[in-house]
Amino acid sequence: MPYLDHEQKLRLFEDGYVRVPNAVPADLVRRALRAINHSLSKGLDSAQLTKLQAQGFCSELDSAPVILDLFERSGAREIVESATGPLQPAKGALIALRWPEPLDGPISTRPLWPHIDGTFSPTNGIPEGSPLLNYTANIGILLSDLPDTNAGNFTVWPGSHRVLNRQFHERGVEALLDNSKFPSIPGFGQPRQITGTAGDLVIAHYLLGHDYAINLSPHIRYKIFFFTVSTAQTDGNRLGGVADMWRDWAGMQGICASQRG
Ligand SMILES: O=C(O)CCC(=O)C(=O)O
Ligand SMILES: [Fe+2]
Repeated sequence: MPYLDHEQKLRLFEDGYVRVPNAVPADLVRRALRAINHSLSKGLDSAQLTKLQAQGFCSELDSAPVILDLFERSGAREIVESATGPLQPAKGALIALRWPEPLDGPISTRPLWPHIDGTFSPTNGIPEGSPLLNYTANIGILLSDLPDTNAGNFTVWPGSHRVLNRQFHERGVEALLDNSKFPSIPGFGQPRQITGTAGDLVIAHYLLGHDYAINLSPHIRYKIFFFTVSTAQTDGNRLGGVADMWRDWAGMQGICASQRG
């Protein structure tokens, strides 16, 4: 299944994301997990935990071949490019681990709250006042099985990409830089926690509101994110990919035309 079929592209257009089961071969998943778990064996700096949660763990691996191969040498790039058209080489990845909550004692009260990437938060390393650092497609590769919800799942607000595109036209880029009102925007909808198995690929539009769920499971959730950029995007034209949200998705043009009637 090297390419997205019509039905999958329709899902991506409507919901803002699509899950492609079993896209990445098990041997690549196992190599990446081994490297990550070995890295973890060296210990974590507890003073850095908040930052690591936001900016990724095992930073010495995030542009190593064992991680980049998950996108570049797995078939994932070809699947994604069937929707986006040519993408720039992946520069690095976010190694996103979501840890189980304590068995006894207080668990996280952090609410599920949608955001888009490339906008300021106190912990993600993007400075306040930064312009929108938009990209084309958010690509998630799951390295561990995730049969249940509330297990650190990637969580999306289906259809919110269209709501945020409208907000951009009505209120400008400011509406995207501040996520505090996202859930109260009419039509934003309800969150959906994505379950799946190791090797699954999730392709999400940049404008799709997302978060991660609490982890009440016994397992660490292992997921790798690639923030991919179309070769059509330049520093000078990047906001055009938000205004015309499928501009940089060459493989979606047929779907866009048929949906616009
Ligand atoms: O870990 C996840 O599932 C989502 C992480 C995320 O959205 C982010 O780091 O920006
Ligand atoms: Fe994010």
